[in-house]
Amino acid sequence: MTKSSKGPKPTSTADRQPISRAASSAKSKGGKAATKAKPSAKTKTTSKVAASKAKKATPTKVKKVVNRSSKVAPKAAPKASPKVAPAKSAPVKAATKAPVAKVAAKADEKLPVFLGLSPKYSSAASARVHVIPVPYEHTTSYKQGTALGPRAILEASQEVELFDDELWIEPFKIGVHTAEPVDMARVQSGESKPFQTLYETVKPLVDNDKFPLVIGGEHSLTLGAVRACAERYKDLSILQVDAHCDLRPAYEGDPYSHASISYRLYESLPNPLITQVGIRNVSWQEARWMETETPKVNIFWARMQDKWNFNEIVNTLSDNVYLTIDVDGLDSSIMPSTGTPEPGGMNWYQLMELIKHVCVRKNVVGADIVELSPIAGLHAPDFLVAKLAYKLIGYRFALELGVTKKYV
Ligand SMILES: [Mn+2]
Repeated sequence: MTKSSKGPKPTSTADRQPISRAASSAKSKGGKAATKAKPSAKTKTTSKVAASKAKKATPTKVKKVVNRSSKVAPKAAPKASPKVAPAKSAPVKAATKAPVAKVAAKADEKLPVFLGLSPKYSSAASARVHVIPVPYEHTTSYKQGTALGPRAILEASQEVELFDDELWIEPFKIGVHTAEPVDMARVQSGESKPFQTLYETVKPLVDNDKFPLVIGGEHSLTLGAVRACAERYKDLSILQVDAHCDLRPAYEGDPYSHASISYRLYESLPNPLITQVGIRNVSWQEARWMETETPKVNIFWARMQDKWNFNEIVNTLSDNVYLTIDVDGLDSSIMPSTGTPEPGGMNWYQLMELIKHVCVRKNVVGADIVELSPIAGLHAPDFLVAKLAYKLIGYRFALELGVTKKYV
C-alpha cells in the first residue's frame, strides 16, 4: 500500500468510491492512519456522495460537528484546499488523533464499505463475497476492545492496494459487498440457537453460493456462521488459526466464552473435525480431554512451525472447510492488537501459505477473522487485518478469476 497504492492505481481509483479515494490519497501523503486524514479538506470537496462519506470517515466534518458540537469543535480545515483533488492537500496533523478514541466516537456512524469499492463491485446482489461486520464483545477476558475491530478493519481497508502483486489480478472484481453490521446481545448459557442473528445472515448466503467473510468481534461468534455452513455441508471441517486451543467446555462458567469456541464448534458439527494451527496455549484440562477422548482435533503447534508442511496440514481436513482466523495466531510482534497476545506465533507469510493451500485444495465455504482489538495510535495491525481479508478473498477466488494453480 505504500506508494504504489496512490501513484498508479489507474483502474483502481475508478473502482473505488470517491470518498475512499480522497481519503487514501490524503493519507498516503501524510502517511497517517486512514480515518483521520479525511477531515475537512475532502469533505467539503465532495458533493453528493458526501453524505455517506462524511459519516464514515470524518468525525471532524461539518456534519459531525453538528452532532457533537460540544466536543469536536470545528477544527480548522487543514487548508482551504481545492475541490476534488484532495490527493495533494496534505491532511496535516488531523490524522494524528488517537484512532481508538476516534473509532469510539464514531460508533454510531455508518461503517465504511470494505476497500471503498464503488457500487458496481459492491452491490449485494452481484457480489460473491459478503463481508459481515460483527462487533460482538461480551466475554473478553483480558484486554478489551474487539467490538471496535470491524470499524478499524473497514477503515484500514481503504488503504489496501486493489491489485494483488502475487496473483497479478484485482480480486475485488469477484464482487465484495459490505453488509450491515450484525449486533447481538450476549448469548446466554442454555441458548438453543446461539448467535442466531449471525446464523440468519450467513445462512442465505451459503445456500446461494455466496462467500461469507465475517469480521469480528470476539471469537465466540464463529459459532453462528459455522452453524449455517454446517447445515449445507455435512462434512464441514474447521481450519482454525489461533494461539489458543479454545477447547474448554466452558470458561469462567460461560459455555459461550471466546475461550470455549472450539469446543462449541466441535460439538455443533455433524462430523466433528478441527485442525488448529499456531497453537501455543493450552490448559491441562484441555490436554487431558484430548488425551482421554482423542477427539478429531489436529494440532499444529507454533513451536514446530519451522517443520510445518502446508499440504500435510490441509490434508487433515474434509472437502468443505470453514476457515476461522483468530488474529492472535500471528506473532504478537506483528499483531499486538488483540485481547490475549502470545509470543512465538506465525508470521505473515506462513499465514499466507496456509490460506493459499487450503483455498486451492479445498472448498472453503466461509471464513472469519476475529479478535482484532485496535490500539490507539497503532494502525499497522489494523491494516494487516484489512490486507489479510483481501488476500483471503484473492486466494479463495483466484482460480475463478483466471489464475492458474501453478502459483501455489
Ligand atoms: Mn485465541
